[in-house]
Amino acid sequence: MKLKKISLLLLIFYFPLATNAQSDYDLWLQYEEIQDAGLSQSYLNLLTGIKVIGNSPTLDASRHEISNAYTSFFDEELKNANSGDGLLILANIDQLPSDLSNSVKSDLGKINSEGYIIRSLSNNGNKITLITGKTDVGVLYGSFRLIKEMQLHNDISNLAIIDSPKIQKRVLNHWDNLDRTVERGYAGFSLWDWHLLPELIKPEYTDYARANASIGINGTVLTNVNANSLILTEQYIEKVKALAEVFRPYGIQVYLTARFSAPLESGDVDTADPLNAEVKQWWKDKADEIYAEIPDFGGFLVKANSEGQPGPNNYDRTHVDGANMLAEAVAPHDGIIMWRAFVYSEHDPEDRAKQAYSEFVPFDGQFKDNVLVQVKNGPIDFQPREPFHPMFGAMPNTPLMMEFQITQEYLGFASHLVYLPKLFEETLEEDTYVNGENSTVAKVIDGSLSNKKLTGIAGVANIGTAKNWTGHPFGQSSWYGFGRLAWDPYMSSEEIAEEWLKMTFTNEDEFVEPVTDLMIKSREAVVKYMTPLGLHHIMDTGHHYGPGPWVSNLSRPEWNPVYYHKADTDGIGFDRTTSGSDALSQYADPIAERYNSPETTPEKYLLWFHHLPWDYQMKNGETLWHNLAITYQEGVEDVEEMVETWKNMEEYVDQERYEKVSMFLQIQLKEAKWWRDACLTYFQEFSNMEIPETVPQPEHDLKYYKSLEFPFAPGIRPSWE
Ligand code: GCV
Repeated sequence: MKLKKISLLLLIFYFPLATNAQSDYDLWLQYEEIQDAGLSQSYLNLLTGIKVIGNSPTLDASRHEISNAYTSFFDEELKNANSGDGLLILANIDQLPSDLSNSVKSDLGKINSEGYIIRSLSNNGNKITLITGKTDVGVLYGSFRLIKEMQLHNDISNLAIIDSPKIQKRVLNHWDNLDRTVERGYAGFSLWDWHLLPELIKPEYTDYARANASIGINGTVLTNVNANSLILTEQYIEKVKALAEVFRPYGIQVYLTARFSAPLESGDVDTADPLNAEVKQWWKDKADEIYAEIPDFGGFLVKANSEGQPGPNNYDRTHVDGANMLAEAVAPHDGIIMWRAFVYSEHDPEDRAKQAYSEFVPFDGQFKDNVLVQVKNGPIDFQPREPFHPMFGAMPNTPLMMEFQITQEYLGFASHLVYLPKLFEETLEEDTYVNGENSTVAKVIDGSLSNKKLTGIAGVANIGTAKNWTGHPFGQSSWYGFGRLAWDPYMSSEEIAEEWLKMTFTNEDEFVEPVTDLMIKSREAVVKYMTPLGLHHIMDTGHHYGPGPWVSNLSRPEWNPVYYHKADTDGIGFDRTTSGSDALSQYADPIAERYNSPETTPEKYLLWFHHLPWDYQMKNGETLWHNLAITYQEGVEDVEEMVETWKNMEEYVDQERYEKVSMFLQIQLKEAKWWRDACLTYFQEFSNMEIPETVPQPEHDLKYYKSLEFPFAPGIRPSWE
């Protein structure tokens, strides 16, 4: 390893940009030469030639990926062959000769249309490896799996792998605008170069598709949910078509966001009322027009009557009216509508955490079969920690699609190392009790709880034109982990971290073990230094960068942090119990009951559900104020530990990534201290209690923290249309 590093340094010296940029760009698809001669030879003996039966761009992509990986692993070419020991066969089950298809027949019932089987078989006296599935995309997924087995240095001599995705629509949501800015994007501009499409097809488009296919993501919404209707014009459909053609071989469907007022804006119709016959016809024609160009178009994602976006309520119609009208337009083409439940209104005095539930739950069972209602993981907005959204336990007759945020809008942007699959896992494991005990959110989402025909999960992408796609090298792990959990929502986030580290950096235990631990702890660290004990939405306004618990001057009450923490001299926290907003009644009984008392509420959710006095006695016997302060401090110390852990990793990582992560960790440490100091200084005004001795005194006064301004913080949208 050391030798490798010296030679790498030489390369960096002579070819500074190319070498470094390349490794980071390759994400987890780093097909590094396998150094262990014994292991390498065993793989070479087992894979001597490749035979692809059938003909399709997807099978070509499979062959191409395996061949490339092979050349990189072994510095040898994988030759085409027809028979012999060590043959690797890739084929859709329909194309397999009967002796081979018979040998996997009994496993076929165990996979769905995107699943795959990888088997080591004896065929005419030869040992061969077979990758098959019911579709070519299944074969592609199987090909990536075989490559991964080798990246992880696993034994491939006796393979009997049967795997299928548990969720059908595994989709990235890009909040990308047509001018290439990305709302809440911290990794450069949008990948989609709309101006130069359809003519200029960038290699990044293919690499984006490869990366997504390797983790089973099968859909991408190209445009921002704060939508621009221009994307639905002929001029843009041609550009979308060009992207769809690049993604198709990789099993990725393209979706667009539909601005609800598009018919009106087109000038063809003078309303966007979903019950108006001309409007219905407009959408049907639009769908036909899109499908004529993009036959496998996925459908529309819609943000309606939320944060200024138009919707059916503008015409006194309901979300059901709006969603079903669009659903009818795409149904003849097998399209779907992903209708977002992220709605709240400044005119509604009800607790914001309750509003989406109040608005949607009465419609349970009324949406058409091809509608998925897309619900954020928590009832507010992608905070570092939220309890699961109560809608997941309240709409058994509606397919609910999970929406996670991979981009770190509220978690330190792209400069904080926060491994998000840990957060995703926490939500997926929560019990909704909708059908009694063990009715986890994962079971709601994968449809197994109430036998859903349509299932889906979305992640708001953290991808941009940054050379390494995500800005922070570890941002790639949240993209990767989202894909893995979308495939199997029961996976452990720790297992995912380990495989990502091995594929992205190195298999050495001395690296993988401590850094897995660092990643796993990173999520709790950010909760502690930003929003401990159930606090939420106390970031600065607009750009959402840094602390702003004092903000109280925004026109919409529920945009102000003071609305959420409600700190006063009596105490802190949002009372959502029966004596408060009663948001708890939206949860099933064991939760509603248990969380109604602070004593039986998990401390991680304490101030989410309760307003408590500053001297409230916590489980450790200390006051609430004391614990708040020491938890902020613990968050800072956790980042200090991350810095120390990373310092020992230099010999395992290329110089560019090592240094970049080191520098980002310093930013994270500085900002963790900023959060601690600014929040404690502000809350102390109300608690009037001393900051415990073990916590450093803030460096500045409140006036200083309040005075900080960041007019050019990235990711903000200049104005909401
Ligand atoms: C795309 C939050 C974000 C907005 C985002 C919105 C949403 O309010 O700050 O940028 O808009 O969520 O999810 O629609």
